[in-house]
Amino acid sequence: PPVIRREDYAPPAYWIDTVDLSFDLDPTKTRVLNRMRVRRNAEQPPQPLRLDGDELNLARVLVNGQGTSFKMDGDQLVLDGLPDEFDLEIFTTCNPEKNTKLMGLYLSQDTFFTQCEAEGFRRITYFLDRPDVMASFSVTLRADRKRFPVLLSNGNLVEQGVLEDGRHFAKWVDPHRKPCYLFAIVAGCLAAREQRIVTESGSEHLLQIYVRPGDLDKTEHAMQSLMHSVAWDEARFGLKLDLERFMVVATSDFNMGAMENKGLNIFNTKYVLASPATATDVDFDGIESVIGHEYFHNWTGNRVTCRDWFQLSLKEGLTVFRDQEFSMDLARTASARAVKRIEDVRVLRTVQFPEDAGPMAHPVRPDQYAEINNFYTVTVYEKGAEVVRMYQTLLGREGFAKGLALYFERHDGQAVTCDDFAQAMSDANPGSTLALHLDQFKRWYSQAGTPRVTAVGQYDAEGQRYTLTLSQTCPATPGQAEKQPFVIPVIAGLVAPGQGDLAVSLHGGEPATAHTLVLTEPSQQFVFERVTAEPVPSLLRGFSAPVVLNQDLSDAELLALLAQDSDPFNAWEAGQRLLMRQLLAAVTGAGDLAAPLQADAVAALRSTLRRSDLDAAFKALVLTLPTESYLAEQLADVDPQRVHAVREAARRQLARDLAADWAWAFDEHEDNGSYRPDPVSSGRRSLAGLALGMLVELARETGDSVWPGKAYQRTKDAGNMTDRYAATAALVNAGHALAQPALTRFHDLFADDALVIDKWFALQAAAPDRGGDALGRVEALLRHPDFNARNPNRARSLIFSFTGNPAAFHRTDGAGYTFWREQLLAIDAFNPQVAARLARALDRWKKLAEPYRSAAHGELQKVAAHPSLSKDVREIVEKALA
Ligand code: BAL
Ligand code: ZN
Repeated sequence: PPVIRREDYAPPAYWIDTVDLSFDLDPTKTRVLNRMRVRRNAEQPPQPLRLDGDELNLARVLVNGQGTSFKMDGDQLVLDGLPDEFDLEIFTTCNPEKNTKLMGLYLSQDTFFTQCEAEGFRRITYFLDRPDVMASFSVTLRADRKRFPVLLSNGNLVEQGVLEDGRHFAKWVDPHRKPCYLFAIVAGCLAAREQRIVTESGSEHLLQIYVRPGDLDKTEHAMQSLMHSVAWDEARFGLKLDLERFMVVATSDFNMGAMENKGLNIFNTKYVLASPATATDVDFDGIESVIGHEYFHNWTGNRVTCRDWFQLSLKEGLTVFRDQEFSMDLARTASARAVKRIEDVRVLRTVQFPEDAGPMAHPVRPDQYAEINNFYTVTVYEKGAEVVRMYQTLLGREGFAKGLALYFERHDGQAVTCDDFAQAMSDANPGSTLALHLDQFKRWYSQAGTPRVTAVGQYDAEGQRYTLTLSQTCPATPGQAEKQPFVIPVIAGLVAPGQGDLAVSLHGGEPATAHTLVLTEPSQQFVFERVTAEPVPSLLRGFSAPVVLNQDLSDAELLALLAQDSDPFNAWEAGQRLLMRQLLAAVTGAGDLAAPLQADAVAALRSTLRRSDLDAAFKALVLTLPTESYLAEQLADVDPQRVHAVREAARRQLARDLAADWAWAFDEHEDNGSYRPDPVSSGRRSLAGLALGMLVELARETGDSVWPGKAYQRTKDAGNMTDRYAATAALVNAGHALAQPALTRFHDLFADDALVIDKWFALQAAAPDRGGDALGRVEALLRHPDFNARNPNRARSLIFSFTGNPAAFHRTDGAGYTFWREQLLAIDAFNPQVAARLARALDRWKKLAEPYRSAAHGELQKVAAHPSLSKDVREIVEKALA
């Protein structure tokens, strides 16, 4: 497929100042009349106007009211010989019912929805479909009144009324100029939860959450999250809601999580609907952060948008950072903040680090793409958020807020670049470390790959001095053989076993228990003084930079940090390092698998579990073993079955060695009170769920029937979905005979709730493979009457859960890969965007040992040879094979 390059960016040859759209909505033939005021961009050489289109039926083109000649060049409509300013009228039709790509205008459960980011608007009408063309939109919607009683678009409702033939209309005007990717309409039978609010600064607004009428009782948490978001953005950054009305609409057919259309956010139901009976704590948290994320885009994305799609992280990295901070601020306690940080870092390491080391590695600001939808990645989003976090680490919260204020002062209403953001941060903080190293800091946007930082320390007892040498390298990535040094903030403390954090001075400065070391050279020395005891360095506290830290700590040193580090992130990290070391030794060694973990590690986990000063949520994270995919990333030659066997053996060992402690943990944290999704009670449920899973696992060995019986009872009488799901998962994961009746009951109870049935599929597809039974189970579920691959949530719940289950997917006979190819090609025929996500499952095939590698390679080649592949999937598989 043709490649689009960042360096080829040129401003548009024309501007579109106003757009007046009129829709006659009909499921099979929607008529779209698009009237634009167009102006030549005098700063560009004269050239024809080229408008983007995709799967449109063109009926009429008028320039200043007159018919005109035009050409088609591929999908583009080309008009030549135009005046400097003119009215352009285009009349097209499209077929929403046949729109299975879910981009542009489509139908979901008899309701019209749109999705325009990145390039969906061209599937609605011909346009300059690029984010630097910002226009004022007015929209008139006409539709059957009974079938489509609610008619929504961006901005304010200015007129509505009844038409002949049972139809009605609504006219919306958006007071803010916007790029077309933020355009949206919704039409259908929906009900709204409404809330009027008065903000801190005294302005009044109407908040609405639209869902199918039967789902209204599941919208309270989303509304609460929206109200918290409005208040937080005003309190933390002074950013106010700029609309009279702010709407959120949920649909069950959606490629992404949600979309920040101006004033009319469209959401996947997964991130709106929740009740204690149907949603887990993880779902409640997901809703809070995605509602926050889309709301925060109103400033970071909508008021200031991207000049071109290479700048995607300008809005996404920044907005992920903002939603992470929002969740942390709402969490309130330091421990709950740390839990959120650990969860975010876990995602980064298990998903983004592999991406950055694989064939799809790309900089936070990519240099080229064939299909932009393939670049809505964890690198652009999550690594982008880490880059934004480093500004805050280097500048402090106040300095960061000043930078953001300057960014809006300069760029409100504009389409800008990552360079503009960096410049505002730097200019608002003259003399700062960031300002001194700005060009070098910006390598985070241009160089792909995860940097490695190596730390070596030396203690001079006599001089009470500790010298720390930090050095950095970064592996080659596709198209980038050599890397220049990054600016890496390393928050460091020195912990003396038995004494805790030492107050030490750095290079003769004021003593403190934590210092921010800024590594800019390939190698640098940092000298701490007044170091009264031999310390264990606690580096990269709070995960202060998205790097791999190589540090040669002994088991005893790691145990000391786990027990005593004042930074909870690093305490958790020390435990994970210790476990990882022992698991990897078992994977690469030939030893007996009965007990991969050493006694001192198990004892440390026990004392963490029993500590009274730690939150349950934190304990659950410490006692959770590193994932199989994270373990695999540490190996050069991966046998996924071996990794799985070792991790399962370690789980069994923990189940066995801590049996009494798990029983204590379950009894102690079982919560029978009424459900609240707050961090403290959700942490208790998380630990109780982990304990129950261990106890049911142990029962497989001992033949005990008490804990499986308790779990089964809980699948029947749990007061909330978190507990019910954990109990069901405990039985399913252990392959217990009670799993089947529990699953049947679960399905019967929630047969009408699509999001819960998604869980039912996901749970079975993600269960451990026992003797190769997982694939057959998934194939049977594919034929279940509730399965429908055209619904992205359902496809993800079954097929993606399977490919994310390493030991089930990576079979020695290669049958998991064949299944992957068949599903991939089937989905690609109707929804390339979802298919391209599935295509990523074999990104890391070159790391696999034989026979997996050859089998995976063979299937990738078959996909690549398929004659009618979408450009989405083609870009992914060609990179994988390169
Ligand atoms: N802009 C696409 C969805 C999101 O990141 O909010
Ligand atoms: Zn976003």
